Amino acid sequence: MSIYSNILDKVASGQKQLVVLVDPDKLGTREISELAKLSADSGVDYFFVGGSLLINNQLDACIKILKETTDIPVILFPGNTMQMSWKADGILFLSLISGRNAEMLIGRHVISAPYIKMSPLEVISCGYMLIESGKQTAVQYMSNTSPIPSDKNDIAICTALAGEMLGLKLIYLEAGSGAKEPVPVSMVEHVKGSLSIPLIVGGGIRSAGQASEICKAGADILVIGTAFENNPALIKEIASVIHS
Ligand code: 1GP
Repeated sequence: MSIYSNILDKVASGQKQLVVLVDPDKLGTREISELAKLSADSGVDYFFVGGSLLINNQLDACIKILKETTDIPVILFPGNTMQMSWKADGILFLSLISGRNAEMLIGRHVISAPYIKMSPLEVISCGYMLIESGKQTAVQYMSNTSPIPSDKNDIAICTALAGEMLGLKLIYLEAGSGAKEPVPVSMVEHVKGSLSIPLIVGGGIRSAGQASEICKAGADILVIGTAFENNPALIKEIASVIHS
């Protein structure tokens, strides 16, 4: 079964899904392998692999460890067109629809499309929406775009709707890695209420309480990276809250 069909099935049966974000620059071999084992034991649904920059050329090595340690599907979450690996199972084909930088909306996609077409990767198109979260984030700086203000639910709703109407398969509300505050619960609620495709929420989620609130507000998939890097034991706790 394809990754996307699996996501849709789980959404249809009301099962919330947890993604562990692995940034190959931030973790060493031993830490990745420990994170992978904990993720498998905790029933984590997917891995996203990527970062704003990759400085250490460890993308392939990181995916290899995840694939050798677990059966959890590995999905590329590329910060740029250089972050490509045929060892993964799928790729989020991200369009930064909260911004007005043509390169992030379609330019980079044109460049990478022929290479991705040749690959065995499952391509999952995704409307990526950066939401203001208290301080400038790496995505905001690197993409040269402005985030949607966190109190502007109407802008977020219309942007997500436009993404769905353009045929994107997922919408991702992103506060940014290590964000001070996650995406507000009220924005999650409003966006989910107007969408019929699955909703991903990530950035700044640090506790089981926050994870549970965001799921209850309507997120179908939660993405957590920083909190698990700092405290891998949280994986089990948050996975059990999300899956309960
Ligand atoms: C970042 O949404 C992800 O792209 C995860 O963010 O690292 O803050 O969990 P954190």
